[in-house]
Amino acid sequence: MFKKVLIANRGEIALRVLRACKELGIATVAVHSTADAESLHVRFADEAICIGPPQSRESYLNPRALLAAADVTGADALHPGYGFLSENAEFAAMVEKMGLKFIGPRPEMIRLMGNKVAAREAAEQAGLPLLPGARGKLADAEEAERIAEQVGYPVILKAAAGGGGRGMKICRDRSQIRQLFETASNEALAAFGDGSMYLERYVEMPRHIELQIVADEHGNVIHLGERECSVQRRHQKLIEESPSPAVTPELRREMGEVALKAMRKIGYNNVGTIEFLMDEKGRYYFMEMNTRIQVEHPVTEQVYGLDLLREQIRLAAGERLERSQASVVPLAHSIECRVNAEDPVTFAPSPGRITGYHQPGGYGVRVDTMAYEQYKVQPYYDSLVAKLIVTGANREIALRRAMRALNEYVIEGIKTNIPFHKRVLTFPAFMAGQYDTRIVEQILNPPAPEETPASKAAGT
Ligand code: MV4
Repeated sequence: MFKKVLIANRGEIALRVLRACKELGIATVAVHSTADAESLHVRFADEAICIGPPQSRESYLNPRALLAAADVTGADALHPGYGFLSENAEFAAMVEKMGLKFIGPRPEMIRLMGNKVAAREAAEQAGLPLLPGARGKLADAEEAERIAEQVGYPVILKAAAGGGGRGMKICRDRSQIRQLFETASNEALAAFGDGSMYLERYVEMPRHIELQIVADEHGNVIHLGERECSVQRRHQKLIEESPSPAVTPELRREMGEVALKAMRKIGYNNVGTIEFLMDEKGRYYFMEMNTRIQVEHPVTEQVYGLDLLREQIRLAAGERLERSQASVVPLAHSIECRVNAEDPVTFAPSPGRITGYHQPGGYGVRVDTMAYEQYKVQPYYDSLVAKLIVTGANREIALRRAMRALNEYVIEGIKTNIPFHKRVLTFPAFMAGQYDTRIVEQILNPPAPEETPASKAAGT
């Protein structure tokens, strides 16, 4: 096992990693920007190193500062958390070149999944179902037109270097392709330094369903079921739950078997997440694979009774999976609300000092957060302040517990999206489990009520 882990992140995930290290008997090194000197991950770590000014570019995204901190503290492994450099294959390779273990999949695996065209091809080879679309990257707009005719409209153009919703354009007919291809490709070139594009049939009302993979370095792979992540706004997830209301035990078994076969074929190691789109008919298609621990990992931990951070660190140290697939059964229902420092109406960031703080507790309630009374939410980083994770014997119990916990939550001095979470949890389609990725739009812009002869007569 590792002796000392450097945690190359901040906020709630740095704290989550630190706690897992402590429980494994591993010493911890926190790194922080000057803005984060007062953070809990800094206070609780065995050692802390300031790596630069507040801007991420010069601190948490600065490989040289992180590697120097690892070097001077004698860390033997580095945990990247999520975001920042967690899916940067070059950084992972530099870490390993220095003789430290990067706690994640091998750098080549990160590189493969980072290129969405290469990932799509690897997924197809490995037997994962794909939407009809281009094989490999598109040479030009003419090729895009030709393939779009074959697969049928609407189609979606995506950047090979994109992901997470960046660099996508929907084309509803032939006349749009030429223009949108050029625009999208130029935008991708400017944003990622790579203008490569691919294309697939567009699914109008998809659910976002993702499968948690856990693989050791000895060829053993298990999955921990799915997370439903369709409650999103502008590709930012707001609420996640496990199991998905749209996945039956039979479908879970089938998706799991297909995914495990693919992961063995690809030679995946460590934790990872396969993202699927699911259409109205329950058909599922590979979309992307994330090679990091994800924000929403706690719902899976609660439902399957497995500490994913502990497991991730153990597996990176070369240890074996202790659980068999047969022992993995969903024992509960869990819902996560991402509490952000933002205006609940405009969604504008709302950084500042928390002047009053009381967090919910009680049976089935978990709060993963760096927040406390007097904590200052910084304007430089993402606006996540806490993850409220509630767990119950079934979905109905979890839903009521989520509402109860949100009602207990007091955060003063900044605005938060807690009021918006309450709107989602009481929205009929969410309560019924019958929703897709359009749900936030539907809550914000309810369709105008239809005028009936009766309402017209009543003047309502
Ligand atoms: C799609 C799609 C429909 N059809 N691909 C958005 C995030 C990125 N991972 C892929 N995304 C989408 N890809 C096809 N062929 C719709 C989306 C999409 C979406 C996906 C998941 C969750 C929310 C979304 C919101 C808008 C679009």
